[in-house]
Amino acid sequence: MTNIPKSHPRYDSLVLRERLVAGYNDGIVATQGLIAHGRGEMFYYLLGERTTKEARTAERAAAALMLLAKNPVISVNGNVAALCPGEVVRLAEVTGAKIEVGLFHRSDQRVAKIQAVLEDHGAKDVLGLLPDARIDGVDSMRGLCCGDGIHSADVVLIPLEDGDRAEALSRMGKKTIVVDLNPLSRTSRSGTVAIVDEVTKALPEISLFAEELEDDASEQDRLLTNYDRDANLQAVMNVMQGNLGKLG
Ligand code: PTJ
Repeated sequence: MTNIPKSHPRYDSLVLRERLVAGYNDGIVATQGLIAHGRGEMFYYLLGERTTKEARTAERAAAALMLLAKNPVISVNGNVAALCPGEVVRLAEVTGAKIEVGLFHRSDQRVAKIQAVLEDHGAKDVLGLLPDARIDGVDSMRGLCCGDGIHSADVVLIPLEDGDRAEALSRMGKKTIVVDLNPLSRTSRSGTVAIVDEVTKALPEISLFAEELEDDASEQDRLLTNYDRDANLQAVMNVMQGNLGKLG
């Protein structure tokens, strides 16, 4: 890895890039994942590279939704495995969620490598290597899933997607939590809860809120009742617009 000096003004961002490149060299990240990350960086820059209060609102709602779920599942792709495997495992522990690897550019070899990375970080019973079900209406490889996992889940967390699976999962009656730095994406507009935040920041925030809300069912209900996805996304757009105005 390139040695990034801590004094560099964009240290955090460059460290994430290094993780992605290392994940790519290890066969975890798809080539296309590098492009997807660059797209995310651009939106993060417009947000001021910080977690906004709008993101925190969505993260609290996401924590409530996962705690209220009977069978929550966290779906993991190559980028997420390279960027924050430990955070995935912690969130699964805190919320009682299963973990399933679901890839767009799927190969069994890459699924096995991602499973191994998650296991190195303490995950047990990672699903995805032997899919035995399909998500209706998703013709890509990402439509493959496990009957014990995503197919029977009531809530699915899908970080860094394109929108087809989020829409298909909601047609199957499931609730979805999406993490996507692009507030305009089809994914953001089709998630039950849409979090516009960098994934390495979003997952620990959800875990913290889940710990805080664990024993408070009425607060979980209240958060979900009050959460308004479209108003939240509009507020995020306003933040971006404001930052663009400052640059001009
Ligand atoms: O590992 P695979 O084979 O499943 O492939 C994964 C990728 C990411 C290549 C695949 O899902 C893909 O092509 O995704 P898209 O359509 O490029 O969408 C990714 C979305 O995630 C974009 O809207 C990005 O803005 C956003 N994004 C990228 N990096 C981050 C992010 N959002 C949050 N945190 C990030 N670090």
